[in-house]
Amino acid sequence: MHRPRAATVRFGNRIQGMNQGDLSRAAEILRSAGRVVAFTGAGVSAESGVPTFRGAGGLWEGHAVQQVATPEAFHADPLMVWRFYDQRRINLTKVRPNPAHTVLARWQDRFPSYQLVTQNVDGLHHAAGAREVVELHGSIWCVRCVGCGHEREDRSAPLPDLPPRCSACGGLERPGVVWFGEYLPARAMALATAAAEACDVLVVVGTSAVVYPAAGLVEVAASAGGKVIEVNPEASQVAHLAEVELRGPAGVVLPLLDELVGDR
Ligand code: BV8
Ligand code: ZN
Repeated sequence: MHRPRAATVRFGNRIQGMNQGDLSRAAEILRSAGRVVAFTGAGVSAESGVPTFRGAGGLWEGHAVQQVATPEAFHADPLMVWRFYDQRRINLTKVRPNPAHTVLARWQDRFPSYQLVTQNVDGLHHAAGAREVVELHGSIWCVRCVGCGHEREDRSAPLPDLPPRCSACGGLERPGVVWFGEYLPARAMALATAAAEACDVLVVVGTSAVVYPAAGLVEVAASAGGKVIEVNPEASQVAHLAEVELRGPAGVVLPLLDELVGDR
């Protein structure tokens, strides 16, 4: 029998390396939850074909973080930085949300109170039908003028002109993402922190949880008494805070979990 190369081996609704008990416990915790937060990273988009940051072939390979994702790098060479982001936009036009995105969008109608918070700038949660997504690190589809601050959504890939210029003041435009050394959007951080403080359950999906202040949200939820469920083939930096660890790919684990949670 041909065994799929991917690490994930399924037998019916069982995943190799993940025990059924954990899945049932996670479902039980979610069934009795009123306020749920889902917190995601690059891993949730991995099965859509979007490279993660630190995985093999990860986004940063070949590009030191400091080279492309900092205001200093943009100041020094805006065209090089724009080529990096334009290529990511072009690649994203070739991918679709996967079942993990679909479940996390569906949960907005499954729980009395639900907040989807992401570090991803790829827009795939929205593409999967999520109505409200707190994008802590901005969106790659947003462009902002460094001169007058005018912001606009631009989905052209490739962009017609690199670097793009502001139609209002002619100033240089930059990707609408948060770079290292930059503060996160205050409203997004306030929304995410309030949701983490008030949640019964925080489901952390596909993040290594090394980038702050985003990763701090899991600590906020845990220290406020929220139960943490981690969905990730590998242990993240916050795995020690998890009540239940589901070690498998989100695109396989979340549909199984959703099935078990069932119609509440
Ligand atoms: C700031 C947008 C104030 C751009 C990004 C405290 C301690 C240490 C350092 C700091 C600290 N506070 C601040 C810092 C500095 C810095 C930081 O955290 N550095 C890290 C590297 C140590 N933080 C900042 O600079 C932040 N700003 O603090 O401002 C300030 C101001 C002035 C001076 C000082 C401070 C801003 C950070 C935001 C940067 N922008 N993205 C872009 O995308 O281009 S961060 C970017 O990297 C992502 O958004 C994400 O946050 C991070 C990558 O992490 P992940 O998404 O988790 O991806 P990764 O590849 O690491 O992991 C993937 C995971 O998925 C793995 O665990 C893997 O096992 C799993 N996986 C794989 N396949 C699957 C899967 N899981 C499920 N299913 C699968 N199929
Ligand atoms: Zn402008």
